[in-house]
Amino acid sequence: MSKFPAMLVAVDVQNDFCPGGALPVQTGNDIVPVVNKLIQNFSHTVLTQEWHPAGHLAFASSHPGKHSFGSTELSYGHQVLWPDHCVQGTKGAEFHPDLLVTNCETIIRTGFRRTTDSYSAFFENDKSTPTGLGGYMRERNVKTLYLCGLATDICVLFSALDARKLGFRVYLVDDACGGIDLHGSLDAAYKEMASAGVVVTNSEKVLSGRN
Ligand code: VGL
Repeated sequence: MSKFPAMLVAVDVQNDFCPGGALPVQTGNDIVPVVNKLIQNFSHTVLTQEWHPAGHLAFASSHPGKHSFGSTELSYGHQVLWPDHCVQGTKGAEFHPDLLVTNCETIIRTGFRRTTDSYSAFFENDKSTPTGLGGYMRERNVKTLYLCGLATDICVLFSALDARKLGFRVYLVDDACGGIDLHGSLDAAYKEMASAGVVVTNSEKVLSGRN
């Protein structure tokens, strides 16, 4: 099969977002073979990896008296508080052991400063600090992005919306994504992506060249 010139971005396929991890997506393990099939068929794959220092301000444990899934105000505004996850150098921050990491050309690490979380692969949660991925894609003349990974309704969603804002064509490869779906968040995410012009597709269509 010919390789696609477009770029595949696999978001946060890390142990802490898979069953047994700190913030598990139930289908986290199931998407890995699908993501791998995509990786093997794209000429450019970028991985994102949440990479938080211990004591990150998006962790509930950094705010005495506050609980996970509550919230706080950080310098850039509202921030949900999470259980400690994807801490630099820990097993939870590692990629899923079956992910074909060696076939990937770049890793963008996000949320690596204690004060700032980053859901999107393109901008930190202050909505203004770029991660560099947009510039990387532009310099390489990549106009089309295929997104997969975890979680559909958080990091994949924010990445898809930012990619559209930056003018990229965006396909969401649905069977290579896993969602958390808290209080209908998955449905809301699909609606938001559709109105931003994100095209939802699946791996079969992508690999057969139909999307
Ligand atoms: C995510 C919580 C915190 C995710 C990221 O993408 O699922 N969830 N950071």
